Amino acid sequence: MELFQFRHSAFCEKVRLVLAAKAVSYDVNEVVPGLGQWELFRLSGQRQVPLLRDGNELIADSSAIALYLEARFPEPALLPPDPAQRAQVLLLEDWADTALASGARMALLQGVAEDPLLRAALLPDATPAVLRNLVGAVPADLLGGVSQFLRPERQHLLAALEQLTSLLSVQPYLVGDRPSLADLAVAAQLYLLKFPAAAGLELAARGVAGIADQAQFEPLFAWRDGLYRTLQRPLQSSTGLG
Ligand SMILES: N[C@@H](CCC(=O)N[C@@H](CS)C(=O)NCC(=O)O)C(=O)O
Repeated sequence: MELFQFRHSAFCEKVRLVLAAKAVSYDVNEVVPGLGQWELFRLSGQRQVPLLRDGNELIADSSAIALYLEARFPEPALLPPDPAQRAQVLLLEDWADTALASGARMALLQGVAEDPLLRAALLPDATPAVLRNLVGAVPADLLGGVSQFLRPERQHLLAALEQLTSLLSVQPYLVGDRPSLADLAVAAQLYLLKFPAAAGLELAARGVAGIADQAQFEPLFAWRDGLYRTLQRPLQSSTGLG
């Protein structure tokens, strides 16, 4: 298996978490923004990461990849057999990939604009193009006025994080009594708000000011860190693409 990725993409982190949960080992192919994405396009007909290669199979999109891996490696199951729980997991996954992802990207943009230390820690690994991808197509000259621009979306994100924190203070997982795709999808987006140890020494425990350093969200990030500890990350090797 080979994962074409950007290291600091939350959607790539989601796939890495699914692979870890399934204890599947794989090669990492770090895609160079721009040129590398052309090669990706030649290979798969689309230019986004994550892209998973399994022999002759190429699967794009983190949700499609998760379903593919669930079918290929059924144990441990990340989708509950119970239809109602399964529906809840898939709805939460979709929410994490859309509303939460958008809020987290915007908050990271704001964090990076306001915090030179975070910017310095993120930049050695993430070229400006990757950073732009992480934070969406926001022109650089908007960075200065970013706080004003993002206020409603930020409030929305903070409210969602409060709900997640209170839900996970009364139950160990979002749905049912074992980790599911919902937990992994949410944890993957939290990556952008407070980097886990897996993000590397420079970034570990850094994150968006006003979120990563807030006592009220500590239990949420502690839950995320606990989830990472329960997933045994398989050994990875890098191949590097163009
Ligand atoms: N819905 C997709 C989203 C993937 C996505 O947004 N990938 C970004 C990186 S986080 C990307 O490849 N951006 C480069 C581009 O769009 O050219 C998924 O779940 O995998």
